[in-house]
Amino acid sequence: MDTQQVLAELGIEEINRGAYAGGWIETHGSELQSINPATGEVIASITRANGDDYEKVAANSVETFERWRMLPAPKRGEYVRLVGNALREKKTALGALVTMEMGKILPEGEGEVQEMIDIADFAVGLSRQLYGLTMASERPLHRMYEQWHPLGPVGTITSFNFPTAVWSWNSLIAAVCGDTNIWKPSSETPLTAIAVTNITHEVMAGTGFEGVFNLAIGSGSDVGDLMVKDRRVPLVSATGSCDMGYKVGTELAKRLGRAILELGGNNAIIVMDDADIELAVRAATFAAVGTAGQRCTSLRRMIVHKDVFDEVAKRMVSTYAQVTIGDPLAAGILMGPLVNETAVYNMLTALDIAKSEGGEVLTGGNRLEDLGPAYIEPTIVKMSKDAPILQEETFAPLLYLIEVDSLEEGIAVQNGVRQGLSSAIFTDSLKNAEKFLSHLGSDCGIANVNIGTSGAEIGGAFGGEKETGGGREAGSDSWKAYMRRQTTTINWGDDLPLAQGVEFV
Ligand code: UN1
Repeated sequence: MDTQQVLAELGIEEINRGAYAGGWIETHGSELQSINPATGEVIASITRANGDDYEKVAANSVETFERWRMLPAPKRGEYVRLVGNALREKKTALGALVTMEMGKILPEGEGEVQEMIDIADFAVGLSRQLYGLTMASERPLHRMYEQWHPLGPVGTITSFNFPTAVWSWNSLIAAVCGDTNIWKPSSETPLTAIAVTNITHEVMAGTGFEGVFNLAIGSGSDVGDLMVKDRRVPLVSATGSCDMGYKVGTELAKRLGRAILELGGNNAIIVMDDADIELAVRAATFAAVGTAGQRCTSLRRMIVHKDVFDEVAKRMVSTYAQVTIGDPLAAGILMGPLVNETAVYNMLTALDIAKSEGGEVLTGGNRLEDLGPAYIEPTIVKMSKDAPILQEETFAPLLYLIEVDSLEEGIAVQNGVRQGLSSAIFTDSLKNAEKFLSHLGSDCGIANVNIGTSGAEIGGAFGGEKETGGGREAGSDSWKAYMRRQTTTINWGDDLPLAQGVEFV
């Protein structure tokens, strides 16, 4: 499929409206260009939403919510099932657009759409399983139980690196929960957001529920700010940097709004002396180089037991030499460009700091200007465990290799950062694995054994601790964040016994 076919199939025009409020509305913000990082070419333009446009989107979300919540949850699930079917039909085109707009390789672009399909299926099943508990009341002839009610319009702020999947984690689950959605995508990936909204529009058109999936493309300082301060939006789910999370989290706290925050990672793998080294090296390479190191689950730190350090370092360097870099749409390529040139500068800056802190570059470190301005070699730097740069998450294919003496030291190094998203251990020892998974081990939201840090399935709850923000999205019981819990006690007797045995009139 060439660019024009992809754009035509997804309804992308040369200049696109940046807001959807139950239908595409005219927008009045500044112009935004979507640039293909692999070629530097403008793919298409968008007229951003301004504050007035946001207001229309929000008002529509509120109005649609009043009606959407009246549908029984399994009926809402039926609409999400149709969205899943439509995504299946558009998987090739949408996967290609993800690749064109942010630079991840095509199998990963398509994988991202598969992640949306998986979530749609999960949400459909969930639409019949929004269970509440029944408790034993301490009072005779009383029944106590909890039920889950729709919450309202949910604001979803997504990042460039998973421009569509993370939207689906939030809005497809929120939809079966009875909520409507306002999506503020990254300014790096507005076209994928428009394409997804065209897909949901086709499914919802003519049903009266077009306003379940809304969109407002605008800058953080207008649309983002308005949404975060908007009391009609009871929950904002935001994915991005810790800096962004501090702003969104504190603004929400000022109005006591709810937050789901999915922020920086700084993820680590511990490789023990009893590990299957081949497995560890392959997993680490995918985790550090996949998506050009731009997943929030990407591997940043490989913490290796001293007895296998030299062997792991040697094998990592030779595996990196096999990583093919180039056009992310081309077959056989494993790494494309970074999202933009700024990301390349950020990586080079971190690399300079790492070197100044005693880092030794084992492989990589150079820009690949012949391929384009956003290309850089995946890089491994040997660092000592106390280097301050290890505290920073650099959103790029920059991996630090760190030597430790023991499992305990490895765990301490791993946990010794401000973030806490994903972690893994490679070991064939049951004791080591169990210790790593225990409360004495990893302090992260995700802790794996003999699997890398990235590439989580949607069935589990996704999110992390500490400065990662504490939010959980996608599988397990993450749906509860999109609903409000009501605890009910019913007295079906003739007396009025009080709890805690209190006697009154
Ligand atoms: C993200 O980078 O924000 O676990 C999400 C993974 C993917 C999702 C990453 N399933 O790597």
